[in-house]
Amino acid sequence: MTASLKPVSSAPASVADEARAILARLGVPESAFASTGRPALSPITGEVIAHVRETTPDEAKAAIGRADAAFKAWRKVPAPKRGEFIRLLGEELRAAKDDLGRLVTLEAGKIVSEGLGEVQEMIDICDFAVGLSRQLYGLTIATERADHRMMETWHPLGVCGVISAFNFPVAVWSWNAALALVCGDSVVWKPSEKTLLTALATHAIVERAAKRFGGVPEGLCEVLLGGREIGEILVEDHRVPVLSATGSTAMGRQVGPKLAERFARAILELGGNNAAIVAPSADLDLALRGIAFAAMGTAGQRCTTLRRLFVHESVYDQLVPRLVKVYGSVKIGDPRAEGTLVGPLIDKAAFDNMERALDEARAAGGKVHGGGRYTDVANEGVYARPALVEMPSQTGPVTRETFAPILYVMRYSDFDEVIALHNAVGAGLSSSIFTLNLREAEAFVSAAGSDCGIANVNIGPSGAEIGGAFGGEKETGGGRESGSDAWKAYMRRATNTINYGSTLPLAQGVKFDVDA
Ligand code: UN1
Repeated sequence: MTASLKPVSSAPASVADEARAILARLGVPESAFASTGRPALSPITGEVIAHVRETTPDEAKAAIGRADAAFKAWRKVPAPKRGEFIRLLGEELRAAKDDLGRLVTLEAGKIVSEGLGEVQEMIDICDFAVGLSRQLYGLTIATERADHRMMETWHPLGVCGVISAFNFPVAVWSWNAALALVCGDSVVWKPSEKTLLTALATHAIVERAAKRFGGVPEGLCEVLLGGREIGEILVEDHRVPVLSATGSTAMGRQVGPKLAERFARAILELGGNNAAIVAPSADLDLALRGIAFAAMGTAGQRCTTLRRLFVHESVYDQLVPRLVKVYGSVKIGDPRAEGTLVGPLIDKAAFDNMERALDEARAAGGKVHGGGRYTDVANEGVYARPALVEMPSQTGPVTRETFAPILYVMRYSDFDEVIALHNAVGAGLSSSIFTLNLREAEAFVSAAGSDCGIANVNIGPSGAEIGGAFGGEKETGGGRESGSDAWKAYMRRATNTINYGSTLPLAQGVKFDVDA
């Protein structure tokens, strides 16, 4: 053994110790934990951070009842005043950004800048919602009747359910909750059972904002902690008129029909099988960076992750070998460590799915670069080497989403053909083209171009800003969250016709004269 003056271990403090210290600082009460509760694991090391007390079915129903009562009071609070609550929430999030961002890293395995970025998205949507709280306006509409006025008014809708996934454990809640709350709804949140701690921490932050606000109706923001059966209670409860669910298409197939059966509004944000096209004129340096982030960022676990890459045959041999090199040299490992770009997968099941998809790709003639377990970590965390797979065609696993860092690369020669291939998968979330050719760029974002909810030019498909509406078409579910006019899904619209005259003209010239 060689002697060294360096500390014996430069390893950071234990994940569990650090996470528990953050939870205490953020004000999560001890009562949230119980030795018999659900274990909250860190994917960084596989260790148990804490055992979280789960919500029982009866408690879940009671929470929905409280949220329903809270809605009835909250809907009468003027919207800009509701916005003040969200302004305070934004302030609390700013104050807690480092801690909450770090907790996202510890619990979801995101690299440090992505953990912080996630909290930044929460702050940004709060700012957006504060402005929105003074802009919930409808139209006045020309009426065909004399001495009449016709207008639309927007009213609070009710309890908004939110089911979120592990990969954006707190931001997805905020895109829904910040809007729903300024719109006058109450919010019941069922976070992923894999990320209970960040949910508890967020709830503690919400409670601080509520206190500073001077108190909000009890039950305005509820959190249900548990597995699928708890989510089902939220999906099936008639007191929840709108539910936003983020997760796989398989989950959406279960949730969607149940909501439809009771005529509840569904905001579904499901799987993506996002593609990028690299055209002959592309700036290849820029494309390379855009592709690397979109395909390997968040260890391939964003719903907007780039999964399919179509490269024009004239630039294939310039771009793809460079990409293969980047895949071989990207820093994998502890997401807390400086320079790490690819952290752990959420669990072993995610790795097994990745392996299965790669086996299928090989069987379909794919040439796999990278892939397999990255074992240079001294713990139980599951780390994968990102895989780039050169595929002869869009077959087998290429047509579906595998929630792991696999990028399938294919050659193309004709623009119309590649657009058809681009659109020939079930999902329709996000897409992009790298080109300096104006015609191609415009065609890609036109009616006959990409069929996705997000279509970008010269940036990758992931990392959307909150200002735009977020969501996708086809098997992605059709829901929209976040910016633009996504708020309308959280309100009910009333068309009001007001007669300020003394006669009663009927619409469409109908005559219905009774003796009165
Ligand atoms: C998700 O993965 O569920 O556009 C959402 C992005 C992020 C949102 C991803 N702003 O990549």
